[in-house]
Amino acid sequence: MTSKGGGRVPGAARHGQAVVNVASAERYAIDFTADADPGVYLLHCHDVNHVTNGNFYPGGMLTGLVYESVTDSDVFARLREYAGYEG
Ligand SMILES: [Cu+2]
Repeated sequence: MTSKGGGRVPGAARHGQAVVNVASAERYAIDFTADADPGVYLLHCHDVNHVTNGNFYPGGMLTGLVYESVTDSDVFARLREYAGYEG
């Protein structure tokens, strides 16, 4: 992470990690290199109740990192439909 609570994390204190625990009212900034296989990658809370809206998945604290090269794929179209996007 590069910042925590608005304060910059010094370079020497940064380290690679796959999961960042974020408590209520906390905020973090992260940097990452998007060099994986092109696709759709979800960024989400690991508390199941937090990735729903009114008990319906997906929702809440869930977002996606989408490589531009897959935005015209069938998989991405189905994902958008599943998530309730139109058009
Ligand atoms: Cu959560």
